Amino acid sequence: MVSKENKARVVIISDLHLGTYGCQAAKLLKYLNQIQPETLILNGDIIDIWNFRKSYFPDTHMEVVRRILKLVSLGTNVYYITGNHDEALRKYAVFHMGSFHLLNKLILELDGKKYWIFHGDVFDSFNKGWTKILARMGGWGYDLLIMLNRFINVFLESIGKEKMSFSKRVKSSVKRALKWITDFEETAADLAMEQGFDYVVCGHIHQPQLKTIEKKRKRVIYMNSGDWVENLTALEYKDGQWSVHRYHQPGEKEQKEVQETFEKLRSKKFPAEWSFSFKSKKSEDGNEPFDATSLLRDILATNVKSVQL
Ligand SMILES: [Mn+2]
Repeated sequence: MVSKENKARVVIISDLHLGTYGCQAAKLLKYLNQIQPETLILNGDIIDIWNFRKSYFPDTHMEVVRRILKLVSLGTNVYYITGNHDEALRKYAVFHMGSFHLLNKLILELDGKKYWIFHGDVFDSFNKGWTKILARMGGWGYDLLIMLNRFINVFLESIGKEKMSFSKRVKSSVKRALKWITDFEETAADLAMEQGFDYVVCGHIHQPQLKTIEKKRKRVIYMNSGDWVENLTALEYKDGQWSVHRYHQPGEKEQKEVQETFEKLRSKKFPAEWSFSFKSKKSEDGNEPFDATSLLRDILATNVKSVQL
């Protein structure tokens, strides 16, 4: 059953948000069925425990979990790194079982390069300055950030306020959200540079990215695996190269074609050949043939303004 069309050696995905309506599990499953990497890194917000409702965990979501477990059984090293939406798991990290590992962060060496991989929600509660000061406090800086972040959230909840969350910031204003993204990327890159990492890999902000950040003659490659709610992206390592893999989304041309057809249908300018091909000959039992064009007309009579593939 396993097809290995995609030969990526390492795959990093994050922000699946399984157990929420937003998760595009069917597409994710299709992608996961095409890969069998040596290493699969799940960089946080995998099962959305924060928004977990027992009543919503459809089969496709369960299939995703099954497929991941299948990969474990096939020998793929699976690293589950906790995020804020699955921080309930943080107290169980570090946990190893065969080739499955549950962690809060991962330091990895790949082809002689040093990688620092973590979800990134620890940057939520602090501004850039504080994050850097805290993270600089030795090797345990990151763990300290996780602890403080959790503490702040517990405190906020206890006084009846909502947890700090990136999505709330995004909703507040586009300008602030953009600044937040830049700050996020820079903070991650700065910290990674200081600690001598070649790569820093995050998730959390749902912004797929692969770029080199240079400062004061130091450089680091910042990567973000995006999400499976909107962007449907993964980071793939193949033949010594990283790339952002995007689940096939209809291109501009396809989208335009669909839109044009749609407009034609709306204006009821049906191409002649359509009514011909849609209208079958009068059926043998004497009933009227099925008329697809009139069905389409009925559908379009409802107030739809545009279509999205
Ligand atoms: Mn997150």
